[in-house]
Amino acid sequence: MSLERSIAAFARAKRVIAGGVNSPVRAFKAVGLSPVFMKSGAGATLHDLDDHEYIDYVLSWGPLILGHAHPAVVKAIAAAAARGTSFGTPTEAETELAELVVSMVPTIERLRFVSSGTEATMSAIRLARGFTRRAKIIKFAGCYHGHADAFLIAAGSGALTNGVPNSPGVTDATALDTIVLPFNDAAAVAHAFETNPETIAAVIVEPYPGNMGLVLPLPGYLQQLRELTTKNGALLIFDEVMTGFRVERGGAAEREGVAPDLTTLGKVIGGGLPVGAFGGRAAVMAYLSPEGPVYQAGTLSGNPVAMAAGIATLRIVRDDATLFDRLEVLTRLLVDGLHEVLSKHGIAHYSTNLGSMFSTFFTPGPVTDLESALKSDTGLFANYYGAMLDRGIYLAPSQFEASFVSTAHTTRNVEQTLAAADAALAHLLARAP
Ligand code: KE4
Repeated sequence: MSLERSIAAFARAKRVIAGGVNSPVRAFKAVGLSPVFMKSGAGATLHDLDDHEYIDYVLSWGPLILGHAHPAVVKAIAAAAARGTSFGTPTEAETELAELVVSMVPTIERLRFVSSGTEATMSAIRLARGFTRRAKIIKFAGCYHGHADAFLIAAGSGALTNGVPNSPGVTDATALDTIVLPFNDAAAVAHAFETNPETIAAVIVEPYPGNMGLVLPLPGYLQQLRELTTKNGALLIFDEVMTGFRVERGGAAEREGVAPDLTTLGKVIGGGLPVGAFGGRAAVMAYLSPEGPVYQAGTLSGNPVAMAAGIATLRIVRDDATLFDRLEVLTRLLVDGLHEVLSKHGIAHYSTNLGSMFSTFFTPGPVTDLESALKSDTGLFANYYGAMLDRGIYLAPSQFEASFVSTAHTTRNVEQTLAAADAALAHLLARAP
């Protein structure tokens, strides 16, 4: 498959953009290919510069639960832009999107909009430290919460993909305040609280981690985190940047029946435009400037054009009564089909799926944390990735990322994907020595 225009575009980009990309995972390093440059998207499909068409299971890393260029979202963006792109004043659009979020996520009584998931998690940590007057945080190996210093201590997303679990530039002093524990090990959390009495401000967790591939919590694990944080006077922060409005209207908190003190959001909430948010108990959010002493700010926070995209998206998510059931059924059809194809070809694998998120680990599994995820055959994944790309299937270019289904995907798309996987694996095995 010729990718010459993407290859030329990458060479041009590298002359003016660091690494030729504005986010490392897009560079395709983990799959050993030159990155594909896209020029348009519609529904479940993407078109690249060389006019190849793909069924897209990345969906901009999660935001596009309605697929690309949804008419209601495009119309809302155009109308908002025509009224002016930014005012730097309060607008009713911010209140409207906030009211939508609060109506769907009961644990969020007040929130603050920002422009990325990283801003949301960075701000939530600062708020938790200010509210509790404690310095330390607990995060989990393989969970990724964006690129703020406090989190790049054993990040799971880009950093793990690039094989650099610790990022230069993060100071030793910063690292001292972040405790990194294995996911799915409640005893380790209890021990951390015992050995760091009254110094841990918060536990931040992806309730369904998507940044080591999709890894599911063991039964009761999230409830144990809730009990341990309450018992030890620490806040529980659910980082639902990826899972918010994707696994359920009320996110993982609704599915699990666990009430975090703070929740961070991103991706779907902006409908493809830059929006993040953090929110939770009113008493905690009251500590945020200008009402309280914890400072946080942003020039384009609550941008009216981005708010319009979020409002259009969340209105559909709120009002489509069967949306989440349809997504879960279609995702299960795809995952079960992939399991059959991989088994037919004798490929050891471990599949996970929840809501419209899924992953295929090239290891027998089970995959319950970063250590078990790292046992995956990343070389086989890279070969599978390239063979699927050649057959018009666009997956996340890393074994350690989750993939997504949108309301624009169809059973026909699933059939095409399964046929492509069958052909891709047959091709790989025919080449195998
Ligand atoms: P952003 O700053 O990239 O908007 O959000 C950071 C973030 C926070 N929390 C979770 C659970 C996340 O998944 C993310 C970002 N996810 C990655 C994909 N795994 C974004 C893709 C990228 O880095 O380019």
